[in-house]
Amino acid sequence: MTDLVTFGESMLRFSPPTGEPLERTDTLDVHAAGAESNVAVAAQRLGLDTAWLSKLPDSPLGRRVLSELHSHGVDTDVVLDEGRQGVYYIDRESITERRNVIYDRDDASVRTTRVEDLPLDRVRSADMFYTTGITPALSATLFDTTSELLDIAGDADVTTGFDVNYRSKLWTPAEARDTLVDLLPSVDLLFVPERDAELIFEQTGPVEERAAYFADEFGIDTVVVTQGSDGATALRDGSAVRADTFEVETIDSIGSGDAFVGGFLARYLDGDDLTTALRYGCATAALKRTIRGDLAVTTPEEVESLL
Ligand code: KDG
Repeated sequence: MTDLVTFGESMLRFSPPTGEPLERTDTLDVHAAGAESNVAVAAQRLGLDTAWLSKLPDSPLGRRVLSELHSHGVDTDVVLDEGRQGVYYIDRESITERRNVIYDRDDASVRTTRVEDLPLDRVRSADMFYTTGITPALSATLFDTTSELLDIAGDADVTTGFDVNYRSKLWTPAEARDTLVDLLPSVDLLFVPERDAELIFEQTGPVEERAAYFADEFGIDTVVVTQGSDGATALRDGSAVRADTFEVETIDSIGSGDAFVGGFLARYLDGDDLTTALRYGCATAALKRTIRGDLAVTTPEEVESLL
């Protein structure tokens, strides 16, 4: 049985390796990158049995994504189809602090994925089904598919995990809100960046109040608010716990939110308490910031050593 099944788009990320600006670099590093596959890689490397579901083009680019995910042990159940491989570029000043990424992901194969294309038994038999707010932002079809998958998981008593993961290049805060209010009632474990709680849901109070808003408004069991350099806070049954971030020298911060989720889930799905899971997530996110690319290519020993 798979512990964690994730669903979403994986792109190829191109970034200058040497600190040169995109405009002048002669070489670009290539990495697989996508919130849900990033989470699967982090969790798999930290001990979970994971699978990533998606659609990719039947092309060298699509196969490049697959082979990179396989190299970290993630099982993939992917339809190879027509359409494009989404890609994105990061300029040098955006690598240490996400500011401005350039997406080239229109018409990516994944955008036409319907539940009929997917191995639903894998969703029904997992411990957790996980996706993020990026997926329903990509197409109307993917909104329907995300919604149906959350319901299919819920009907099979599979815990559902979801990260709001607002991306301003994909939609406006109002569009995100209108869509997410339909999905959040089907979520059991929510990750929400503090800034997204403010931008999309106008929650500006103390972090415990922001978490309580999601728990009360949408009936979510466990809410984890990620707070950047201030760590993270989790709320369940009205009581909150928090953990601090770890100081590291950041060379690439993109994907650290997904690394946090992967690290958190590695402990949470193993039955550990929320504080342990939060600390593990914060340590995994810190290690990610020392690694180039969006993936947290780390080990349990490295996380333990940082803890
Ligand atoms: O969380 C990191 C992601 O932003 C990155 O891997 C690409 O999924 C991605 C997106 O849509 O921005």
